[in-house]
Amino acid sequence: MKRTLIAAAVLLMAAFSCGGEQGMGRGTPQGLAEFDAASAYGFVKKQVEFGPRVPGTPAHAACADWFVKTLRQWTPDVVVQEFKAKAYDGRPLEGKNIVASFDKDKTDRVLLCAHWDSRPFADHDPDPANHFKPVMGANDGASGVAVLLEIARCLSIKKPALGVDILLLDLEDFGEHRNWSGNSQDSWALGSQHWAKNPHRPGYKARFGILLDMVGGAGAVFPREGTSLYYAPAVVKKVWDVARGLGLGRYFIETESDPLIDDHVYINRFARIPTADIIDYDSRRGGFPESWHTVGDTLDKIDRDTLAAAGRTVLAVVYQEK
Ligand code: AHN
Ligand code: ZN
Repeated sequence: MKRTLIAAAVLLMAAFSCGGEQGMGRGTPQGLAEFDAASAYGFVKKQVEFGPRVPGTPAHAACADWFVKTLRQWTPDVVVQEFKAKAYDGRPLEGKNIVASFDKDKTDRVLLCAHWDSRPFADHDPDPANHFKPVMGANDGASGVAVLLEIARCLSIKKPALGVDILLLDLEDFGEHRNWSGNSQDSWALGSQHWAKNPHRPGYKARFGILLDMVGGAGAVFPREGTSLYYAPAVVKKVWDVARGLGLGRYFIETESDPLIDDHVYINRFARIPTADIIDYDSRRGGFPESWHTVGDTLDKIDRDTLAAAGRTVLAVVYQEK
């Protein structure tokens, strides 16, 4: 009797489980359109297992292919935008922005983005010997993408009223090395600079955008970020109101931060889509997380609850839009 019950429970669990690592079924809805923190964590782990996704490396290429394959489980409309750019030191770079669209012909849309590349040098590591080693980017890169992948899975199960585009941006983190004597602010966010001037669909518009950056760290806080408040105050209000309503105000704090340079700068400035950045930045601890641009930005710093706070909030914002 007991054994039959256990067997039944196992069968039930198998029927209803859905998750990052086991591989989701195609097409037919499995599981709930509810943000699954374990699934999102699995997507961080998967990215980290490729190694640092530094532009020009095999890990970078393999991870891009995995994103495309994974997103195609949930929507047929996945495009890769290949582009060339120049790094701050003049070296040529090749990037790939990846866009997964849900209801691509709807004119009312929401844009969700995160960068997926890893920084080639850990130039904020406490040990100078690490300053030219790559960053694993479990938080800086992989966390935002993991949340968006989990959101894509949910969107494939339950359709929102608006169209949604998930934009995975490349070459965000090739900004100038801290030893570099130049001063090129525009050396960051090369993928969003390209996309915002050359969107994947000419004339692309969205009602608003949300950028996720470093949304996986234990102890994360997301202040009302200065650049977002400048360009997109209504989007900040919308997102932070939803988070508070979900009881997530300990993550989405009311503090206003300095204006930061991130992908949303160019999406606001060039594409003119009001876009807010959800980013872990705490002036009390000196800004970005301690592992930021260090060799310590690894999977062990990732907290499922932080991923869930960001993911549940963004998903609720998308579903409330009419
Ligand atoms: C600057 O350091 C100027 N911007 C940081 C943007 C960033 C890098 N986000 C993640 N990595
Ligand atoms: Zn970075």
